[in-house]
Amino acid sequence: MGRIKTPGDVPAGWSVISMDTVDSTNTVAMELGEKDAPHGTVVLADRQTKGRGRLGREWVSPTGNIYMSILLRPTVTPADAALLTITAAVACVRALREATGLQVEIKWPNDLMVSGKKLGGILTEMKSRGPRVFFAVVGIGINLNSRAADFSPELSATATSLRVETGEKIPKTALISRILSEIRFWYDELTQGDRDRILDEWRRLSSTLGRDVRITSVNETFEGVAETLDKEGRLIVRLSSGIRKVVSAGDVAMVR
Ligand code: BTX
Repeated sequence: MGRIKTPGDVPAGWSVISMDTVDSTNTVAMELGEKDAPHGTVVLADRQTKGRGRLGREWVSPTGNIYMSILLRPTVTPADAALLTITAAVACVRALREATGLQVEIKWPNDLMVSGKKLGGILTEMKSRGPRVFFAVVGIGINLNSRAADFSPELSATATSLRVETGEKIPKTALISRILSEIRFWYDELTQGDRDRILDEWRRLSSTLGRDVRITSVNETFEGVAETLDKEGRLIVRLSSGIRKVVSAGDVAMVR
């Protein structure tokens, strides 16, 4: 399983497994979930050989950035689990803003953006047992120390890193601790506290709302105004006809 080290401050009761190279920290955490590893197990890696995004897309994962997956055993239904991505996005953006002062924003559903470019992403996967979530894995990738020249030609127009944006090399350990402590706080809010507070915070930190957007889902593409986020974490889009569409999965592009 590789060496285990605790990066500074880990939320009480949580633990960190730190590895050099893995295929995907989400895959490792899903395997640990099947093996009854405890809630709050965090898998960290220096690099991934098969990092993945949604719909089988690749997440490019060279050394120097953050790749981590958190195993959660939430007492929520599968329908609520989309809120785990919302919760993690709020936590990451708050931590990144505090650590760097950059205007990091959330693009629905799972992108962490700065200056209109992709800084990071979140991939939540889960396993259900009957009506409950048996376990969920929240995977987070953040481009920390990649330089502009490190990005492939395909990614260079759309991707950025904290180093590119700040001009400084960013220490990893302190940032990971900060993200984990925000995740713990907002996760407790989700499961035991006030969900509306998470949704309001998401709305505040999002770059998507109020914008003209093009939605591309598996079945269709359409344009409208991104009006709000509903209680299940879905995007409400108002078409020019006035009809409102509820979007639970898809990609968003800003059209104006
Ligand atoms: P996504 O499907 O929203 O975004 C994937 C798309 O983002 C790719 O198709 C590509 O265009 C672009 N992309 C790929 N790599 C990068 C990168 N390093 N920076 C910016 N843009 C990129 C986003 O999925 C969810 C990503 C989660 C990644 C974490 S890392 C830890 C955990 N393990 C794992 O395998 N996935 C998660």
